[in-house]
This record gives sequence, C-alpha cells and structure tokens, in this order.
Amino acid sequence: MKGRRQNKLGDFATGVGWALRSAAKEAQKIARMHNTPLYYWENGKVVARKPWLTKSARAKAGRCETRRRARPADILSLTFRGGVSMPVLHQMQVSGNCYKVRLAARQLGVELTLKDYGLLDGTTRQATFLSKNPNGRVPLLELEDGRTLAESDAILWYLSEDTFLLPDDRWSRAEVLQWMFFEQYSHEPYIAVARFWLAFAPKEELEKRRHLVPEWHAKGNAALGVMQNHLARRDWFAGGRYSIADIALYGYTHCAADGGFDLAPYPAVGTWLKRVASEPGHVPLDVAW
Ligand SMILES: N[C@@H](CCC(=O)N[C@@H](CS)C(=O)NCC(=O)O)C(=O)O
Repeated sequence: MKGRRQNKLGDFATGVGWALRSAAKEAQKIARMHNTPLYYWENGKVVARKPWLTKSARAKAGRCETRRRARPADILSLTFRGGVSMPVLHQMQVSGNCYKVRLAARQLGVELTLKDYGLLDGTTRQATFLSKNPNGRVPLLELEDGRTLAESDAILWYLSEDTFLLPDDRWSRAEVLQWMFFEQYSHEPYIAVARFWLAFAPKEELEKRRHLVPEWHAKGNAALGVMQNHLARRDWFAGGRYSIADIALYGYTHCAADGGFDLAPYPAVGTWLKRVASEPGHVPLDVAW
C-alpha cells in the first residue's frame, strides 16, 4: 500500500518536473525571440537569467532589473504552459476586440482556452454569460480562480504588464493608454461598428441603420487621419517600440475595408500594418488557437 502510494507520488513528481522543464524551454524560446529577459522562480523568488545576452548588455540589463518587478506574464506563461492552469478567453472568432487578446497572448506565450460565442445568436446576453460579464460582451478573460476581466484593452494591459509589450517608463505607459483610449472612443465605435453592420449583420437590420453609414465613415476616416499623421513621423504608437497600443489599433484597422473604408489615402498606416504583421509570433485574425 505504502509502496503504491510512493509510486503514485513519484509519477506525479516526474510529470510535474517534465511539464516545468518543457514550460521553461518554451518560455526561454519566446523570451529569446523577443530579446527580453526571462524570469524564473528560484526558492520562491523570481530571478532573471539571460545567458544569450553579451556581457555589456547583461550588465546594462542588470542595472535596470533592480528597479523592476517580476514579470507576471512570464510567470503566467510558465504556469499555464506547465499545464497547471489555463485562463479561458470567452470570445467570438471574427471580433477584432477578441483578436487583439489572442494576438497579444500568442506573442507573450500565454496559452488560452477559447470558449466561442455566436456573433448573432445573443448568447452573451443570456443569464449564464451575464453572470460572468453583466455588460454582455466579449472578450472576457476568466482566470482559473473564477475572476473575470472584461474590455479588450484592460485584458491587453493585464496580460502585458511587465513584458516587452508594455514600456517601462511612466511617459511611454501614459502614451500607451492615450492610444488605447483613442481606439475605444474615436476609432472602434466607427470602424468596428461599420464592419459589423456592413459585413456581418442581417441585411434587413443594416437597412434600418443605413442612414448612419456616412457618419461612421466620416468619423472613422477622421481617426485614420490622426493615425496617418502620427505614423508619418514614427514607426510605432507609443514608447518608440511595438506595444499593446499597436495591437489595440491593429485589431480593427487591418480589416477596415470590411466596413467600407479605403486605406489608400493613409500610406503610413498601410506601412505600419505591414510592420505589425511582421512582428515575431504574429497571427492573423482567422487563426483560432
Ligand atoms: N469595449 C469593448 C467592446 C466589446 C464588444 O463590443 N464586443 C462585441 C463583439 S466585438 C460583443 O460582445 N457583441 C455581442 C453583444 O453586444 O451582444 C471591448 O473593447 O472589449
């Protein structure tokens, strides 16, 4: 009896050891791909290892580290990839808001379990879903402990905290927020909404709203103009590097044509779209998981 129990424990420990080793390998690959420090736990403490950096780069990074906190997304990555737990993303595949979260998670190496909802079947307005998000919308991230987080840009922020997708310094972080608020107030309500009604909604429902299309186009084009102006002089939206601000804006800009928008008058936006799409780990909207 005693022997059998020991065997079971032995098997369990071997399994955990294997899962953690392969998780660590995977996380190391991702960290190397993005040239970002990777954090491990050691005796309950989070420590950094970056054997692939040169001596001077290591010294420089070492100085930065003293001011840095642990990297939750790397820890999430190790934990989830170790098979210990995996958050659920309640989502719709065609939604740009949900795509933003999938894209960031992919690039961070965070594994998600997807739970899909129909775009037109009203299931996010039923009691079961409303108990998780009273606002009745996806994306919704559900952690294994039952906590839920709504709003695509809040989820992006949560996943990217202390990772290469969110700059460290105060000013750049405020810039990230500036562009994410812009996306939610001046961009998504016109570009995403035009796409939904023109490309996905039943025709008779679109006809009831046809008079709104010129306003969606005028305001969506105004947002694209602001982006063009910014990108004519810079490669990225915030902090001089690729970040969740770019992911937030990419979500619906790259498929704006579905909503009847012509991107030709915005060449810098077109170049930026290509730049975003060539980032390591990029996945297109139609790729599930
Ligand atoms: N501001 C929200 C918008 C979320 C949203 O509008 N979600 C749509 C899909 S893109 C949805 O759930 N629609 C279903 C419904 O409203 O019933 C975000 O960024 O997450």
